[in-house]
Amino acid sequence: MSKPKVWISRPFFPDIVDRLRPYFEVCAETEDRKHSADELAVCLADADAAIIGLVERIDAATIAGAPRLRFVANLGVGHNNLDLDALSAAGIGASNTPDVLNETVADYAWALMLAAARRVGAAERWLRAGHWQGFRFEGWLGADVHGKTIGILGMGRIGQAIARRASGFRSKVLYHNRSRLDPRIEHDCGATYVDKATLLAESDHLILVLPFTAQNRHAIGAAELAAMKPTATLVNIARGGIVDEAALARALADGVIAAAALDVFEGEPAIHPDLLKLENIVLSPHIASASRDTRRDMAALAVDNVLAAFGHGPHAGRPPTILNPGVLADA
Ligand code: 8YV
Repeated sequence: MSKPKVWISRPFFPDIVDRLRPYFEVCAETEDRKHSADELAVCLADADAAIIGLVERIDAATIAGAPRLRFVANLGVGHNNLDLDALSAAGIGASNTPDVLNETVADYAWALMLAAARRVGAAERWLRAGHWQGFRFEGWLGADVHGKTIGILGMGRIGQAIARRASGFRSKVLYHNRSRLDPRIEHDCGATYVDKATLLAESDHLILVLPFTAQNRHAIGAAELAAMKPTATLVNIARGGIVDEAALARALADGVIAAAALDVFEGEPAIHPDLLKLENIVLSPHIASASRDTRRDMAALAVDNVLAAFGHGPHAGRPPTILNPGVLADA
């Protein structure tokens, strides 16, 4: 009997891919790029499983053209690129990569917050451009992070990892979330629950860690920015669509808030042109989880899920981070 076929949408760690080979015919792309819907249809036409990234959208139309597909492993914790209802209706399992990236993404949220507050990017550009003529006592003044109030909007496991880092900075942490956390978790993170209006008004640095859903689109727009302190910093490491980028560009240009840092963009890799004109913003190309160790862990977890879905490996029959376990019960 021929082996099932797994399609991998981008190249990653050959030794991890090799774990699939005893059980699967592996079709791994050799170029790291986005596949159009048409290309996706061709690649999935005879695939039994797929390992994909957030730029590949799997919806009812994709599924209709993939009659053999039984499992999709998403390389990322966010899974707004997957239509889970359509996948479940078709009996196709899907997984993501939670937890393995929490600490790395939390490190990066702090890196962006510090860089934006202390103007690291703009100062470096200025220095490289040859403008530095000597020490200025009042030059390049930024905002402190230590001892200030850090706000976290969206308090899942990444938000909690961000909060735990605050104790070394002696910062106060406020959070808002759809539901309040168990008091023991609040205590462990040193975080206090507040409503969204209080979070906006009291945060010196506000970090967005929300999942991207229809309700969360433009959760931060002109009104929310106007409710923040004029000295505040906004950091987005979640999904671009959570922030109204045009409103943010205006707010930064007009001094409504002081600074921002974005790792994610609504139309990425396209960047709103008004954001590119500003000096008080740090921009990075969606790299919050991009440490060598964490990307290996994400790849290994995706592979573990695919192996398990087909009855192999240490989790045989129980993909460890399946998003729609009901599919297994129905099988
Ligand atoms: C990944 C992410 O870079 O986990 C997520 O949701 O956005 C990032 O960790 C991305 O998903 C890679 O496909």
